[in-house]
Amino acid sequence: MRTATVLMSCALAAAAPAHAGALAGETLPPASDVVALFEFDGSALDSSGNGRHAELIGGSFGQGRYGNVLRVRYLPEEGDVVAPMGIDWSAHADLLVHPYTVEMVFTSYTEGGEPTSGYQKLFSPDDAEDNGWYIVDGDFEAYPTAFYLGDERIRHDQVIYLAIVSTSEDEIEVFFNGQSIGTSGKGFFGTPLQAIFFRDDAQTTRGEQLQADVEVLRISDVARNAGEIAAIAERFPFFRSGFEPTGL
Ligand SMILES: [Ca+2]
Ligand SMILES: [Ca+2]
Repeated sequence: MRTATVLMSCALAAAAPAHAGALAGETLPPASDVVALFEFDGSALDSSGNGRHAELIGGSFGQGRYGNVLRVRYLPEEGDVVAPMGIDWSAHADLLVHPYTVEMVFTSYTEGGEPTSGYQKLFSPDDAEDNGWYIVDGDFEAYPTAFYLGDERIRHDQVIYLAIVSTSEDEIEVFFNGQSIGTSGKGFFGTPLQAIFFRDDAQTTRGEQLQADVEVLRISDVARNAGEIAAIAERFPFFRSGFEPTGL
């Protein structure tokens, strides 16, 4: 009975417009040390006030659970060859040096409600290389460290809040929905040559495209701490249709 009550509460919370009101204006709460903020209100403009705008590679703008989103997903019937989607922030790639935090909120899309299959790129430090951050079969990986973080947490139609925090020049700690899921090599060395989000690299012929509605992307030049990240996570109900909200 307790379980049923909890599930019903989650379902109602996801459907209730009250959350949208609570989050009106900004998906993430205001914070200091923000380098760039992308709310995707119909553009790839930086709304932090710093003027560090991104270039829109492709995708469309639509309505998500928490407001406007950058939609970077395609339907299988469109075939394997799709136009790349994402944003290019390479003009400011040199800002991604320790300490930094990259946060993103998105809803993943897969067929059949299964954990996300294959590689889907979140971040490319070099468009000519396969290296970078991916979600892989429902987990997070900073390729090529070959170190998977997670337990098939990322599933279809699920709101994800990822926070990737640098802990040193060569290491990151990854937070999934407010909880640390471990540390990893960051997947690239030195200062990134480029900073491309959501689009796959040229090395794997753009085939590892993120499939998601991206609510927000925030880049900060501070290593945000676990308490701060956990507090942010409480803003989101983490609704997963068709799945029990276990461990969230
Ligand atoms: Ca948004
Ligand atoms: Ca790739």
